[in-house]
Amino acid sequence: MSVVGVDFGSLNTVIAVARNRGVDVITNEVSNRATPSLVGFGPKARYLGEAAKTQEISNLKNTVGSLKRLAGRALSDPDVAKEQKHISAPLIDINGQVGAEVTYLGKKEQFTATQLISMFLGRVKATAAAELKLPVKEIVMSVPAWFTDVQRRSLMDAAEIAGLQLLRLMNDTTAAALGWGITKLDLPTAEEKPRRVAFVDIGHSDYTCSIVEFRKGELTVKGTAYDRDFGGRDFDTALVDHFAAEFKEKYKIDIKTNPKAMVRVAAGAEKLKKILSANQQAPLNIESLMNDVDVQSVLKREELEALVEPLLKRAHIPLEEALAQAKLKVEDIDTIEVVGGCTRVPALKERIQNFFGKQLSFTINQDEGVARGCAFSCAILSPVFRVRDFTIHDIVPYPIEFNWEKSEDIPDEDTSLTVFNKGNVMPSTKILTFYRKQNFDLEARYAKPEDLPGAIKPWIGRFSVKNVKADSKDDFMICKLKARINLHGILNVEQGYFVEDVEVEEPIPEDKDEKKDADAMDTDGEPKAPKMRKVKKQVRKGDLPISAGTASLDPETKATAAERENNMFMEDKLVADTEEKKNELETYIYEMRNNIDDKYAEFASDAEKEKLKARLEQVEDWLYDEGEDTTKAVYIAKYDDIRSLAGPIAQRYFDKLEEERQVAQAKLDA
Ligand code: ATP
Ligand code: K
Ligand code: MG
Repeated sequence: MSVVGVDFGSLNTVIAVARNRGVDVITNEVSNRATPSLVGFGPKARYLGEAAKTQEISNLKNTVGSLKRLAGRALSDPDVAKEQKHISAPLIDINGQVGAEVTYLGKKEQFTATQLISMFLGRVKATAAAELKLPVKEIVMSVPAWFTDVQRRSLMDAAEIAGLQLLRLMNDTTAAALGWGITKLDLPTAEEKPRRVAFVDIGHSDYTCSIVEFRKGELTVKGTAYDRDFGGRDFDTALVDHFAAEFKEKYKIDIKTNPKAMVRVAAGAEKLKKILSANQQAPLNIESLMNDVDVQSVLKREELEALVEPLLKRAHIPLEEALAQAKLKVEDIDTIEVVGGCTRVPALKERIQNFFGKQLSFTINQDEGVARGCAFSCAILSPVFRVRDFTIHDIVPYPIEFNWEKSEDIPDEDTSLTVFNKGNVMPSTKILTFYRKQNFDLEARYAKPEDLPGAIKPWIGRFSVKNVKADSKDDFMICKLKARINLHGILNVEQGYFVEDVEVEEPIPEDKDEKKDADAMDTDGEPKAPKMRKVKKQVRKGDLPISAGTASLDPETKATAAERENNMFMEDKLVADTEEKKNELETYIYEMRNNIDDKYAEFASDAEKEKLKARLEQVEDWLYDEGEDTTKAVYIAKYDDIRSLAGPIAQRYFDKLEEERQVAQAKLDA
């Protein structure tokens, strides 16, 4: 069983795997430790991850990024309009879900956000499998703490479509906290004061702070707050706006009218921003940006800071809110750990440090801590992997209420109850009790729609309870429903059953003191018969089936999407294999051409040489002509054709080598 942790970032995705020796971040097919969270579409195949990045500038209309920010959203959501500014492909509506329209295999195609994410996760799966040399199925993936039920369900569906089983969706900062705590051997015991750590993650798109208490073998999140629109890309946007204005003035070009120029300036701005984290000044030079104009500029760190002052000014807010939720003060915090690429910005580090009045700690790898935490979580959840257990108590981000129709028989019954409050422990289960004589429905929704991101709807799900009826005395059935916010932060009504009040006899519990008493025993050492009492108890009498309607895809839609994803995956693989066979053929031609006049020269007759050279030339010409684009089988056939001529010659050469080796060996042995 594979043990894989995935930090699915809005810009970069980092994959960590657990092996017997510990957790390692792995590299992808071009040896990078982070993969662009990007999918692209081409005339022959999809471009996933690195390939999408390589193609991006020449394929803007068919490239989609910010994938996770689209999960569970509708096109009409104002947050999606914000994302469109960072996504070059056109976003569209597909049955109420946002998606993208792209040209793929020469045709216009539409894919939902969930499908786009599943494509990317398929790439992640392949990268991990290549490294582990094992099929990958189980993963733990990170998610922003502020994600709602519908967003989390979209990620779950996407993983399933990609053939992955998500063992846990884990909040980013909680994953960082797990990675930090699980290796610490000096955590306080249950009786001691907990160690209190603030985890601050500022990435490309969002900013989260969690206040976490650690004790031996467990962590408890006490407060989590966020700014959903605060990250590196907001720095980049400020820079792009600045340069757009400068270039308009200086070069009379308007990059805002030219998507390609915009993307190139954004890439240049990001680079410049990174240089400014370590230097006081940085250049921006782009050749032939648009209208054949080369642009040149420089920026000072203080100028950048002035540009992003509106962001810096609110940098303390998530910290303040997280502390307030935890009911703690800055002096209560023992350590401040920062992760996420954007926390490299000196001005941000300074603001965070000033807020806490304490040096920041950087013991977690800023880019890899979240992925490592996810891999540890996967190891804990994996039955085959032995790892120290670590209990994680996370926190409910938004209050959830249940609503139901009033029962005719109970006129003064409430019709709504907030079952999970903001700040409650997550995962957690609550039992709801209903007195009913007929089937009934419950609806779950977020109790404070105004707290939700963008225009996400408060509705979570509808649960219909079946097989409910009055008993023989026309009394109510006592229905018990198990409502659970699970490991993923997703709400379900997982189980229903009914109980009856039954009078039972049970032993009266004795005091501890009494137990120690010698005369609790008869003289012959037999325990005395315990004193009994009659009590009313609810005894479970049977199950109540529940049918649920939630934002998850129905099984049929999911199966269709999975089949389609699998077909596209196989097509991509065929295209890649074909390319590989073509390259092999090309390489073979060059090798043979060199060898035939060199090391193979004395092993071939002139006639053989002539024939082979003629064939090599013929196949090479063909490769540049109709052989430019053909099938894998044809490339293999051409390869075999050349080998039928070159093979015997090579064999004579190797036979000679072997003969020489044996002679040399015989001399040594003598
Ligand atoms: P998110 O968590 O918001 O979804 P992410 O996890 O993909 O995004 P990270 O990889 O944590 O994001 O951070 C990427 C951001 O950090 C980018 O905006 C990048 O430009 C920025 N960044 C990386 N290195 C530096 C640096 N040295 N100075 C300033 N910014 C940097
Ligand atoms: K990341
Ligand atoms: Mg991140």
